[in-house]
Amino acid sequence: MTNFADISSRLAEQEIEVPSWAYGNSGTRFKVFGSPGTPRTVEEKIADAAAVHRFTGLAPRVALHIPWDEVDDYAALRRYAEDQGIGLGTINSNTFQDDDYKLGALTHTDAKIRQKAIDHHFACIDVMDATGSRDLKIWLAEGSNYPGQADIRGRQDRLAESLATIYERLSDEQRLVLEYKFFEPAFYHTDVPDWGTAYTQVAALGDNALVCLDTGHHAPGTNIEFIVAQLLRLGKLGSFDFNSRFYADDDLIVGAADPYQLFRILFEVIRGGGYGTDGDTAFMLDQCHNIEKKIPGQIRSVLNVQEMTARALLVDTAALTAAQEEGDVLLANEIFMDAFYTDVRTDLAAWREERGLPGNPMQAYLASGYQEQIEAERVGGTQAGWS
Ligand code: LRH
Ligand code: MN
Ligand code: MN
Repeated sequence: MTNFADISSRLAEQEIEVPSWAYGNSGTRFKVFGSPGTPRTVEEKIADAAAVHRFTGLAPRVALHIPWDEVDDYAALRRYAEDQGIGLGTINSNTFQDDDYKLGALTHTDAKIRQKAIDHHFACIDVMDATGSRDLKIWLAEGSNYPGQADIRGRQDRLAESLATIYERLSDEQRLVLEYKFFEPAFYHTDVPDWGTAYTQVAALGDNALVCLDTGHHAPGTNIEFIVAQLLRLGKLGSFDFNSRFYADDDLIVGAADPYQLFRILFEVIRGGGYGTDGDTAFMLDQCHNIEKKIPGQIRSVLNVQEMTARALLVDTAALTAAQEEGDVLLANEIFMDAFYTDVRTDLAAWREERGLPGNPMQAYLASGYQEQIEAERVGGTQAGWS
Protein backbone atom coordinates (compact mmCIF):
# COMPACT_ATOMS: atom_id res chain seq x y z
CA MET A 1 0.00 0.00 0.00
CA THR A 2 1.19 3.48 -0.76
CA ASN A 3 -0.22 6.15 1.58
CA PHE A 4 -0.67 9.87 1.13
CA ALA A 5 2.16 10.52 3.61
CA ASP A 6 4.52 8.60 1.28
CA ILE A 7 3.81 10.90 -1.64
CA SER A 8 3.42 14.26 0.05
CA SER A 9 6.98 15.46 -0.59
CA ARG A 10 6.71 14.47 -4.25
CA LEU A 11 3.64 16.66 -4.65
CA ALA A 12 5.76 19.68 -3.74
CA GLU A 13 7.74 19.14 -6.97
CA GLN A 14 4.77 20.00 -9.14
CA GLU A 15 4.85 23.08 -11.38
CA ILE A 16 2.23 23.82 -14.00
CA GLU A 17 2.66 26.65 -16.47
CA VAL A 18 -0.49 28.56 -17.41
CA PRO A 19 -1.14 30.17 -20.83
CA SER A 20 -1.64 33.93 -21.09
CA TRP A 21 -4.38 33.35 -23.65
CA ALA A 22 -6.55 31.51 -21.13
CA TYR A 23 -7.31 34.88 -19.50
CA GLY A 24 -8.46 36.60 -22.68
CA ASN A 25 -11.87 36.30 -24.28
CA SER A 26 -12.20 33.32 -26.56
CA GLY A 27 -14.87 31.32 -28.29
CA THR A 28 -15.51 29.31 -31.38
CA ARG A 29 -15.67 30.47 -34.99
CA PHE A 30 -19.37 31.07 -34.31
CA LYS A 31 -19.06 33.55 -31.44
CA VAL A 32 -16.57 35.02 -29.03
CA PHE A 33 -18.30 35.95 -25.79
CA GLY A 34 -17.07 38.96 -23.88
CA SER A 35 -16.70 38.59 -20.14
CA PRO A 36 -16.42 41.21 -17.41
CA GLY A 37 -12.95 41.67 -15.95
CA THR A 38 -11.08 40.40 -19.01
CA PRO A 39 -7.48 41.69 -19.17
CA ARG A 40 -6.85 44.67 -21.43
CA THR A 41 -3.08 44.33 -21.43
CA VAL A 42 -0.38 41.68 -21.18
CA GLU A 43 0.33 42.92 -17.65
CA GLU A 44 -3.27 42.25 -16.63
CA LYS A 45 -3.06 38.71 -18.02
CA ILE A 46 0.09 38.21 -15.95
CA ALA A 47 -1.64 39.59 -12.85
CA ASP A 48 -4.45 37.04 -13.33
CA ALA A 49 -1.96 34.20 -13.79
CA ALA A 50 -0.23 35.33 -10.59
CA ALA A 51 -3.58 35.12 -8.78
CA VAL A 52 -3.89 31.46 -9.83
CA HIS A 53 -0.46 30.82 -8.32
CA ARG A 54 -1.23 32.71 -5.09
CA PHE A 55 -4.26 30.55 -4.37
CA THR A 56 -2.90 27.19 -5.52
CA GLY A 57 0.90 27.35 -5.22
CA LEU A 58 0.98 25.32 -8.44
CA ALA A 59 1.47 27.76 -11.29
CA PRO A 60 4.76 29.65 -10.96
CA ARG A 61 5.03 30.64 -14.63
CA VAL A 62 2.90 32.03 -17.43
CA ALA A 63 3.50 31.24 -21.11
CA LEU A 64 3.37 33.99 -23.70
CA HIS A 65 2.23 33.87 -27.33
CA ILE A 66 3.96 36.22 -29.75
CA PRO A 67 2.61 38.52 -31.21
CA TRP A 68 -0.53 38.22 -29.01
CA ASP A 69 1.60 39.27 -26.03
CA GLU A 70 3.88 41.70 -27.82
CA VAL A 71 5.33 44.53 -25.70
CA ASP A 72 8.15 47.03 -26.20
CA ASP A 73 10.24 46.00 -23.22
CA TYR A 74 10.34 42.30 -22.30
CA ALA A 75 12.90 42.78 -19.54
CA ALA A 76 10.45 45.17 -17.87
CA LEU A 77 7.66 42.64 -18.39
CA ARG A 78 9.80 40.02 -16.69
CA ARG A 79 10.34 42.35 -13.72
CA TYR A 80 6.61 43.03 -13.58
CA ALA A 81 5.86 39.29 -13.50
CA GLU A 82 8.47 38.70 -10.81
CA ASP A 83 6.96 41.50 -8.71
CA GLN A 84 3.66 39.66 -9.01
CA GLY A 85 5.34 36.47 -7.77
CA ILE A 86 5.63 34.49 -11.01
CA GLY A 87 8.02 34.06 -13.93
CA LEU A 88 7.58 34.19 -17.68
CA GLY A 89 7.63 30.72 -19.23
CA THR A 90 7.45 29.22 -22.67
CA ILE A 91 7.42 31.52 -25.67
CA ASN A 92 4.95 30.33 -28.31
CA SER A 93 5.55 31.42 -31.89
CA ASN A 94 2.66 32.26 -34.18
CA THR A 95 2.79 31.76 -37.92
CA PHE A 96 -0.89 31.14 -38.37
CA GLN A 97 -2.51 34.56 -38.61
CA ASP A 98 -0.65 36.25 -41.44
CA ASP A 99 -1.92 36.18 -45.03
CA ASP A 100 1.58 35.38 -46.27
CA TYR A 101 1.34 32.00 -44.55
CA LYS A 102 -1.85 30.85 -46.27
CA LEU A 103 0.04 28.07 -48.09
CA GLY A 104 2.69 27.48 -45.44
CA ALA A 105 5.35 29.25 -43.38
CA LEU A 106 8.39 27.10 -42.54
CA THR A 107 7.38 24.75 -45.38
CA HIS A 108 6.45 27.37 -48.00
CA THR A 109 7.89 26.93 -51.49
CA ASP A 110 8.86 30.63 -51.58
CA ALA A 111 12.20 31.15 -49.79
CA LYS A 112 11.24 34.76 -48.89
CA ILE A 113 8.18 33.58 -46.97
CA ARG A 114 10.15 30.84 -45.25
CA GLN A 115 12.72 33.44 -44.21
CA LYS A 116 9.96 35.70 -42.86
CA ALA A 117 8.72 32.81 -40.69
CA ILE A 118 12.27 31.98 -39.57
CA ASP A 119 12.82 35.65 -38.68
CA HIS A 120 9.69 35.54 -36.52
CA HIS A 121 11.23 32.64 -34.60
CA PHE A 122 14.50 34.58 -34.25
CA ALA A 123 12.45 37.43 -32.76
CA CYS A 124 10.87 34.92 -30.35
CA ILE A 125 14.36 33.80 -29.29
CA ASP A 126 15.26 37.46 -28.61
CA VAL A 127 12.16 37.61 -26.40
CA MET A 128 13.32 34.46 -24.59
CA ASP A 129 16.71 36.04 -23.95
CA ALA A 130 15.01 39.00 -22.28
CA THR A 131 12.40 37.02 -20.35
CA GLY A 132 14.71 34.20 -19.25
CA SER A 133 12.41 31.64 -20.88
CA ARG A 134 13.79 28.18 -21.51
CA ASP A 135 11.42 26.89 -24.19
CA LEU A 136 10.46 27.99 -27.68
CA LYS A 137 7.27 26.18 -28.59
CA ILE A 138 6.47 25.79 -32.26
CA TRP A 139 3.06 24.74 -33.47
CA LEU A 140 2.60 24.99 -37.23
CA ALA A 141 -0.73 25.44 -38.97
CA GLU A 142 0.72 24.02 -42.16
CA GLY A 143 -0.65 21.46 -44.54
CA SER A 144 -2.96 21.16 -47.52
CA ASN A 145 -6.66 20.70 -48.15
CA TYR A 146 -6.64 18.73 -51.40
CA PRO A 147 -4.72 15.73 -52.66
CA GLY A 148 -2.18 16.93 -55.20
CA GLN A 149 -2.26 20.49 -53.86
CA ALA A 150 1.22 20.24 -52.38
CA ASP A 151 4.38 18.17 -52.53
CA ILE A 152 4.06 16.62 -49.09
CA ARG A 153 7.57 15.13 -49.23
CA GLY A 154 9.21 18.41 -50.33
CA ARG A 155 7.47 20.19 -47.45
CA GLN A 156 9.12 17.81 -44.94
CA ASP A 157 12.51 18.67 -46.43
CA ARG A 158 11.89 22.41 -46.22
CA LEU A 159 10.56 22.05 -42.69
CA ALA A 160 13.73 20.22 -41.63
CA GLU A 161 15.88 22.98 -43.13
CA SER A 162 13.88 25.81 -41.52
CA LEU A 163 13.85 24.13 -38.10
CA ALA A 164 17.61 23.55 -38.27
CA THR A 165 18.15 27.27 -38.94
CA ILE A 166 15.98 28.20 -35.94
CA TYR A 167 17.56 25.58 -33.69
CA GLU A 168 21.05 26.86 -34.42
CA ARG A 169 20.11 30.24 -32.97
CA LEU A 170 19.23 28.82 -29.52
CA SER A 171 21.66 28.98 -26.61
CA ASP A 172 22.71 25.79 -24.81
CA GLU A 173 20.18 26.47 -22.03
CA GLN A 174 17.28 26.97 -24.42
CA ARG A 175 15.09 24.26 -25.96
CA LEU A 176 12.89 23.95 -29.02
CA VAL A 177 9.67 22.00 -28.52
CA LEU A 178 7.71 20.98 -31.62
CA GLU A 179 3.98 20.44 -31.18
CA TYR A 180 2.00 18.10 -33.41
CA LYS A 181 -1.69 18.12 -34.25
CA PHE A 182 -3.52 15.63 -36.44
CA PHE A 183 -5.66 18.10 -38.37
CA GLU A 184 -6.82 21.71 -38.50
CA PRO A 185 -6.59 24.22 -40.02
CA ALA A 186 -5.49 21.97 -42.90
CA PHE A 187 -7.87 19.09 -43.51
CA TYR A 188 -6.22 16.75 -46.01
CA HIS A 189 -2.63 16.62 -44.82
CA THR A 190 -0.80 18.33 -41.96
CA ASP A 191 2.97 18.77 -42.00
CA VAL A 192 3.43 17.81 -38.32
CA PRO A 193 0.39 15.61 -37.67
CA ASP A 194 1.69 13.09 -35.15
CA TRP A 195 4.36 12.29 -32.58
CA GLY A 196 6.31 10.21 -35.08
CA THR A 197 6.76 13.15 -37.43
CA ALA A 198 7.54 15.53 -34.58
CA TYR A 199 10.05 13.04 -33.21
CA THR A 200 11.69 12.53 -36.60
CA GLN A 201 12.07 16.27 -37.10
CA VAL A 202 13.44 17.04 -33.62
CA ALA A 203 15.72 13.99 -33.52
CA ALA A 204 17.52 15.41 -36.56
CA LEU A 205 18.17 18.71 -34.74
CA GLY A 206 19.85 17.71 -31.48
CA ASP A 207 19.45 17.09 -27.77
CA ASN A 208 17.67 20.36 -27.00
CA ALA A 209 14.93 19.73 -29.54
CA LEU A 210 11.96 17.86 -28.10
CA VAL A 211 8.32 17.03 -28.72
CA CYS A 212 5.33 18.84 -27.19
CA LEU A 213 2.29 16.65 -26.62
CA ASP A 214 -0.99 18.57 -26.63
CA THR A 215 -3.58 16.19 -25.22
CA GLY A 216 -6.30 17.61 -27.50
CA HIS A 217 -4.41 16.92 -30.70
CA HIS A 218 -5.16 13.24 -31.26
CA ALA A 219 -7.83 11.22 -33.01
CA PRO A 220 -10.56 9.85 -30.71
CA GLY A 221 -9.50 6.60 -29.08
CA THR A 222 -5.76 7.28 -29.33
CA ASN A 223 -3.80 5.73 -26.47
CA ILE A 224 -2.02 8.92 -25.38
CA GLU A 225 -0.28 7.31 -22.42
CA PHE A 226 1.47 4.95 -24.81
CA ILE A 227 2.86 7.95 -26.71
CA VAL A 228 3.98 9.41 -23.37
CA ALA A 229 5.76 6.18 -22.48
CA GLN A 230 7.46 5.97 -25.86
CA LEU A 231 8.62 9.61 -25.97
CA LEU A 232 10.00 9.41 -22.43
CA ARG A 233 11.77 6.19 -23.36
CA LEU A 234 13.39 8.07 -26.22
CA GLY A 235 14.24 11.05 -23.99
CA LYS A 236 12.16 13.34 -26.19
CA LEU A 237 9.05 14.35 -24.23
CA GLY A 238 9.74 18.07 -23.78
CA SER A 239 6.38 19.31 -22.66
CA PHE A 240 2.64 18.89 -22.38
CA ASP A 241 -0.13 21.19 -23.45
CA PHE A 242 -2.87 19.90 -21.16
CA ASN A 243 -6.56 20.30 -21.96
CA SER A 244 -9.64 18.13 -22.52
CA ARG A 245 -11.51 17.22 -25.63
CA PHE A 246 -14.72 15.47 -26.51
CA TYR A 247 -14.78 15.94 -30.28
CA ALA A 248 -11.89 17.93 -31.70
CA ASP A 249 -9.40 20.47 -30.37
CA ASP A 250 -11.91 21.57 -27.72
CA ASP A 251 -9.40 23.18 -25.30
CA LEU A 252 -11.65 22.41 -22.31
CA ILE A 253 -10.54 22.18 -18.70
CA VAL A 254 -7.96 19.41 -18.29
CA GLY A 255 -9.38 16.35 -16.58
CA ALA A 256 -12.96 17.46 -17.23
CA ALA A 257 -13.75 15.08 -20.06
CA ASP A 258 -11.84 12.04 -18.87
CA PRO A 259 -10.04 12.21 -15.50
CA TYR A 260 -9.11 8.55 -15.85
CA GLN A 261 -7.19 9.29 -19.04
CA LEU A 262 -5.36 12.10 -17.24
CA PHE A 263 -4.53 9.66 -14.43
CA ARG A 264 -3.16 7.13 -16.93
CA ILE A 265 -1.05 9.79 -18.65
CA LEU A 266 0.36 11.01 -15.34
CA PHE A 267 1.11 7.48 -14.25
CA GLU A 268 3.27 7.01 -17.36
CA VAL A 269 4.96 10.38 -16.83
CA ILE A 270 5.96 9.32 -13.32
CA ARG A 271 6.87 5.79 -14.46
CA GLY A 272 9.04 7.20 -17.25
CA GLY A 273 10.94 9.70 -15.08
CA GLY A 274 9.26 12.79 -16.51
CA TYR A 275 7.75 14.06 -13.28
CA GLY A 276 9.12 16.83 -11.04
CA THR A 277 12.80 16.71 -10.21
CA ASP A 278 13.16 13.34 -11.97
CA GLY A 279 13.07 14.96 -15.40
CA ASP A 280 12.60 17.93 -17.65
CA THR A 281 9.11 17.45 -19.03
CA ALA A 282 7.25 20.74 -18.66
CA PHE A 283 3.60 20.69 -17.65
CA MET A 284 1.65 23.43 -19.37
CA LEU A 285 -2.01 24.15 -19.87
CA ASP A 286 -3.30 25.14 -23.29
CA GLN A 287 -6.92 26.02 -22.71
CA CYS A 288 -9.58 28.59 -23.39
CA HIS A 289 -12.51 29.38 -21.14
CA ASN A 290 -15.29 30.33 -23.52
CA ILE A 291 -18.27 30.32 -21.18
CA GLU A 292 -16.91 29.94 -17.65
CA LYS A 293 -14.98 32.54 -15.66
CA LYS A 294 -11.35 32.37 -16.63
CA ILE A 295 -9.41 32.53 -13.36
CA PRO A 296 -11.64 29.95 -11.63
CA GLY A 297 -11.34 27.85 -14.82
CA GLN A 298 -7.56 27.92 -14.49
CA ILE A 299 -7.71 27.19 -10.75
CA ARG A 300 -9.91 24.16 -11.41
CA SER A 301 -7.48 23.02 -14.12
CA VAL A 302 -4.31 23.07 -12.03
CA LEU A 303 -6.16 21.40 -9.16
CA ASN A 304 -7.35 18.64 -11.50
CA VAL A 305 -3.76 17.99 -12.58
CA GLN A 306 -2.62 17.96 -8.95
CA GLU A 307 -5.39 15.59 -7.93
CA MET A 308 -4.67 13.08 -10.68
CA THR A 309 -0.92 13.38 -10.01
CA ALA A 310 -1.54 12.48 -6.37
CA ARG A 311 -3.62 9.48 -7.39
CA ALA A 312 -1.00 8.37 -9.93
CA LEU A 313 1.72 8.68 -7.27
CA LEU A 314 -0.41 6.46 -5.03
CA VAL A 315 -0.14 3.45 -7.34
CA ASP A 316 1.63 0.71 -5.38
CA THR A 317 4.28 0.10 -8.02
CA ALA A 318 6.00 -2.76 -6.19
CA ALA A 319 2.75 -4.70 -5.89
CA LEU A 320 1.84 -3.77 -9.46
CA THR A 321 5.13 -5.05 -10.87
CA ALA A 322 4.78 -8.29 -8.90
CA ALA A 323 1.26 -8.85 -10.21
CA GLN A 324 2.37 -8.04 -13.77
CA GLU A 325 5.27 -10.45 -13.58
CA GLU A 326 3.09 -13.20 -12.17
CA GLY A 327 0.70 -12.64 -15.03
CA ASP A 328 -2.11 -11.81 -12.62
CA VAL A 329 -4.13 -9.69 -14.98
CA LEU A 330 -7.02 -8.89 -12.67
CA LEU A 331 -4.89 -8.14 -9.61
CA ALA A 332 -2.66 -5.81 -11.62
CA ASN A 333 -5.71 -3.99 -12.90
CA GLU A 334 -7.19 -3.82 -9.40
CA ILE A 335 -4.01 -2.28 -7.94
CA PHE A 336 -4.05 0.33 -10.70
CA MET A 337 -7.76 1.10 -10.21
CA ASP A 338 -7.43 1.25 -6.42
CA ALA A 339 -5.16 4.26 -6.78
CA PHE A 340 -7.43 5.87 -9.35
CA TYR A 341 -10.48 5.49 -7.12
CA THR A 342 -8.76 6.98 -4.05
CA ASP A 343 -10.34 10.28 -3.05
CA VAL A 344 -7.38 12.53 -2.20
CA ARG A 345 -9.27 15.79 -1.75
CA THR A 346 -9.24 15.89 2.07
CA ASP A 347 -5.55 14.94 2.22
CA LEU A 348 -4.71 17.54 -0.39
CA ALA A 349 -6.57 20.25 1.53
CA ALA A 350 -4.55 19.43 4.66
CA TRP A 351 -1.35 19.28 2.59
CA ARG A 352 -2.02 22.80 1.27
CA GLU A 353 -2.79 24.19 4.70
CA GLU A 354 0.49 22.81 6.05
CA ARG A 355 2.18 24.89 3.37
CA GLY A 356 0.32 28.12 4.12
CA LEU A 357 -2.03 27.77 1.16
CA PRO A 358 -5.81 27.79 1.35
CA GLY A 359 -7.20 24.27 1.83
CA ASN A 360 -9.83 25.06 -0.79
CA PRO A 361 -8.22 27.40 -3.34
CA MET A 362 -11.41 27.84 -5.36
CA GLN A 363 -13.44 28.94 -2.36
CA ALA A 364 -10.63 31.20 -1.19
CA TYR A 365 -10.41 32.85 -4.60
CA LEU A 366 -14.16 33.41 -4.81
CA ALA A 367 -14.14 34.94 -1.31
CA SER A 368 -11.08 37.12 -1.98
CA GLY A 369 -12.83 39.91 -3.87
CA TYR A 370 -10.28 39.74 -6.75
CA GLN A 371 -12.95 38.82 -9.32
CA GLU A 372 -15.25 41.68 -8.26
CA GLN A 373 -12.31 44.07 -8.31
CA ILE A 374 -11.20 43.23 -11.86
CA GLU A 375 -14.81 43.27 -13.10
CA ALA A 376 -15.24 46.77 -11.69
CA GLU A 377 -11.86 48.10 -12.83
CA ARG A 378 -11.37 46.64 -16.27
CA VAL A 379 -13.59 47.83 -19.03
CA GLY A 380 -13.21 46.63 -22.63
CA GLY A 381 -11.04 43.50 -22.20
CA THR A 382 -9.49 42.04 -25.29
CA GLN A 383 -9.86 38.84 -27.22
CA ALA A 384 -7.23 36.17 -26.65
CA GLY A 385 -6.30 36.25 -30.30
CA TRP A 386 -7.31 32.63 -30.57
CA SER A 387 -10.90 31.93 -31.46
C1 LRH B 1 -2.95 24.81 -31.69
C2 LRH B 1 -2.52 25.08 -30.27
C3 LRH B 1 -1.08 25.55 -30.23
C4 LRH B 1 -1.27 27.04 -30.25
C5 LRH B 1 -2.42 27.16 -29.27
C6 LRH B 1 -3.08 28.49 -29.13
O1 LRH B 1 -4.21 24.21 -31.76
O2 LRH B 1 -2.73 23.97 -29.47
O3 LRH B 1 -0.46 25.16 -29.03
O4 LRH B 1 -0.13 27.74 -29.91
O5 LRH B 1 -3.29 26.13 -29.71
MN1 MN C 1 -1.34 23.41 -27.89
MN1 MN D 1 -4.66 23.05 -29.88
